[in-house]
Amino acid sequence: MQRRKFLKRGSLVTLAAALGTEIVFGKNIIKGYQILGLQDPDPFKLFKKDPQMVVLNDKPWNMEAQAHLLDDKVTPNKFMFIRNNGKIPPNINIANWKIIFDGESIKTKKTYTLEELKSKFKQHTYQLTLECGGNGRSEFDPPAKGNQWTVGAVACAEWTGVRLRDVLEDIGYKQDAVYIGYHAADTHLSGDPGKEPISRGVPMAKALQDETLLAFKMNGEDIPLAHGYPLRLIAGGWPASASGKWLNGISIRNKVHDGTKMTGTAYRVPCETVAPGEKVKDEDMCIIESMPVKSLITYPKSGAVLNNKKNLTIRGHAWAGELQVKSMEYSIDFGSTWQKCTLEVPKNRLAWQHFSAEISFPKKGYYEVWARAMDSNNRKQPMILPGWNPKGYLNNACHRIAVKVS
Ligand SMILES: Nc1nc2c(c(=O)[nH]1)N[C@H]1C(S)=C(S)[C@@H](COP(=O)(O)O)O[C@H]1N2
Ligand SMILES: [Mo]
Repeated sequence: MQRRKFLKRGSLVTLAAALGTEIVFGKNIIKGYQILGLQDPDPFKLFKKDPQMVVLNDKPWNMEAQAHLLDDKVTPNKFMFIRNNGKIPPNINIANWKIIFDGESIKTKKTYTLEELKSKFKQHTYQLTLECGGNGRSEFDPPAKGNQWTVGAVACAEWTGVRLRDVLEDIGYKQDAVYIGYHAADTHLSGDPGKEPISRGVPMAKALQDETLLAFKMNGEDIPLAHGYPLRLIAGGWPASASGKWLNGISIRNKVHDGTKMTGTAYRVPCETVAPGEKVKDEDMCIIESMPVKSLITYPKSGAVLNNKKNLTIRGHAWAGELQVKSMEYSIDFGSTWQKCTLEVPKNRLAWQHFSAEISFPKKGYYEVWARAMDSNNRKQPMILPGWNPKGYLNNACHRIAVKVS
């Protein structure tokens, strides 16, 4: 008779952390058993999210914030969007967690444990903006398939980890290296273990930037399970799909990484503008790199009513992919005239910037406040939907809120 395998201690500790309490008779749990408490259909409890977050899909989990929930300077977990392409890996045991470095352009294949990464390399902390390439998709017409993100698939948390560059230099790579591709522990929705739900990457130049991290902490704590516990690649300012969660492998490639969701219409847009709905040839599609300039009014919530006062201080954040935001303005007359906002410098490169403005409304009535950012290359956000593309990426149109002065 085969001996029954029981859950290892490390897995129990992880499960207990996810449940928020000890599993009293945990030592009796057989390996592979699905804990009922973690099949909790309440994603807000499961992922410790604020109940005002909006679930867009439960298979896989996709959840976004509303603009006013993103008011914090540094986004806390409870307001952070979740974008999963597959199933969250079960039973993570950090004691056994390894990351394998391989690929055509590596000198010798190398594996590190999480402990080795943490002890061998200097640790760095940065605030880094992560925005899903599909944020704003819901506005495209003809509509684009996929999660119908409105404005809330963006966040700027504080990430701590080691520089990917330091690790790559420790390993050694060949002159012909052009790209890195990530591999992760999440599983394909089909259940097919041979299929990766997503395996994207970035060119070497991005991989070697100071701010590109192999991160193990978010906002000073272990990364929450939904956001990539225990290890995550972070490439701020690029579509967040480049920031692989549950990271267990990096391939150093001698060509553009060709993993799942690197080709076809996935995270690619027509290299030249096309008419809405037009069919685009594969060779005319380009991989999204730095995200475009964008901003969000996070206070007040749209629909605010001012009683017996005509002044209002608005605030929010602006970001511009690899670039810095140079100026920020608002309009209360449907874009006819624009006034300057106060704009803070970023905490570090690739962090979003905070803005505010004191608005004086001329009289009682209905207004819309529109906000528009300009990047360091003098590019401004469009007021209406920018270039249509098959999957509805890169909508950086101005954010607007309604205000009633009564
Ligand atoms: N392993 C893995 N990494 C992943 C994904 C995923 O499904 N699996 N989704 C990507 C996409 S498309 C986005 S937008 C971000 C979302 O990060 P978040 O869920 O932490 O907000 O993670 C990226 N990294
Ligand atoms: Mo994404």
